[in-house]
Amino acid sequence: MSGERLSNAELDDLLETLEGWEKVEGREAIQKTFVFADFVDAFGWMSKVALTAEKMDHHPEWYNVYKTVEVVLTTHDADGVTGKDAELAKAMDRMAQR
Ligand code: H2B
Repeated sequence: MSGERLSNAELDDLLETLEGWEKVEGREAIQKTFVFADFVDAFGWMSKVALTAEKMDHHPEWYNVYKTVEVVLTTHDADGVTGKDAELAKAMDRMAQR
């Protein structure tokens, strides 16, 4: 997967294909808030995502309170959103389905 920053048009196309992801105001990043049934579900999902993220060597910025996880994805090395963020966003969505 490419480490190149997506153009604005590519980012808009990506966001049309993703459910619930949006641009972060004032930053080259995308965000989504996941709400689970309870803390165990939220943390279980975070654990699965963490293993995938580590394999990808691509790590989320995230904030968890009880059953809610706020996620921000960006590629620090590229200073923007890349295909790696797209890949991780899709993996997160897949893993949140049950
Ligand atoms: N995660 C994210 N989100 N962006 C990066 O640029 C990044 C990363 N770089 N995880 C990786 C680790 C890099 O620092 C290591 C050295 O490969």
